[in-house]
Amino acid sequence: MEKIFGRSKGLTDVPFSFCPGCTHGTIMRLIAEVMEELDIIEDTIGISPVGCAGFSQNFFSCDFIGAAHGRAQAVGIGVKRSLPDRIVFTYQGDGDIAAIGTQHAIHAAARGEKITSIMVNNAIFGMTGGQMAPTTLEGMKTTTSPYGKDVSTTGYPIDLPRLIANLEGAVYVAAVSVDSPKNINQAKKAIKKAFQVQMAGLGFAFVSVLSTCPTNWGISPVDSLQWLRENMMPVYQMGELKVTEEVKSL
Ligand SMILES: Cc1ncc(C[n+]2csc(CCOP(=O)(O)OP(=O)(O)O)c2C)c(N)n1
Ligand code: SF4
Repeated sequence: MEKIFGRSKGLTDVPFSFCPGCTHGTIMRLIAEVMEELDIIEDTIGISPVGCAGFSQNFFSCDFIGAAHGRAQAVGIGVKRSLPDRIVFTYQGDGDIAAIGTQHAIHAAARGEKITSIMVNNAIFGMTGGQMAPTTLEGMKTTTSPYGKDVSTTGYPIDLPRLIANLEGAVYVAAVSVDSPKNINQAKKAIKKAFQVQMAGLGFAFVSVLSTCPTNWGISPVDSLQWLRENMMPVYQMGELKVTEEVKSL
């Protein structure tokens, strides 16, 4: 019988340890498939952060380096500059890249560092128990905003892809979601493009992926997908936010 679907070679044999319904696993599978399709598994070095996103180092079959909280891009840039022939990507939660690591994201984009960064935005700090993050939506209840996020004291949600798209050195910026099969396919295309940009030696490539955290949102996996669609997608600008001319010609 013809085998039409299997575990990507970009993943290890280790079962995902995420909570039921967490879409971290979906996003990692997409990255693994992209690496396999582009035949770059052996050439790729991933950089993992701290947080649930940090478990990525257990699940990808390419080389991996674990960085301190927020510093995945700093480490990735160092690796890429010393080993320019390798493909370097960071896999970071929103708490990691849009809070403690914001400066690295901004400056990596401004300098046009030739790495690929994937942000997994679940609107909270996942691993530590669902605290409010800079990506938390207005009025959203979290463990540190039990009455709902008050933007007058804690700030509006930071739409990092929009911010980064304004910086010269960022050549490809996309915001995608994995809430439905159609959007999962679009997310994969964006992730693939972000790796192709680096293979072509162009500038900084950034993909933000909206993701669920049923455990800390306190709702079921299915309701989480619906909640993401109804609450996150209207707030965060979606789609390809920046595609430079040279990227279009890839
Ligand atoms: C320097 C430092 N500060 C704080 C922490 C605690 N910490 C661990 S994971 C985490 C948040 C992770 O949230 P996010 O990046 O959104 O990833 P997720 O768990 O949702 O995938 C924090 C604050 C730490 N490990 N190191
Ligand atoms: S705590 Fe949230 S982000 Fe972490 S594995 Fe569970 S559902 Fe996923």
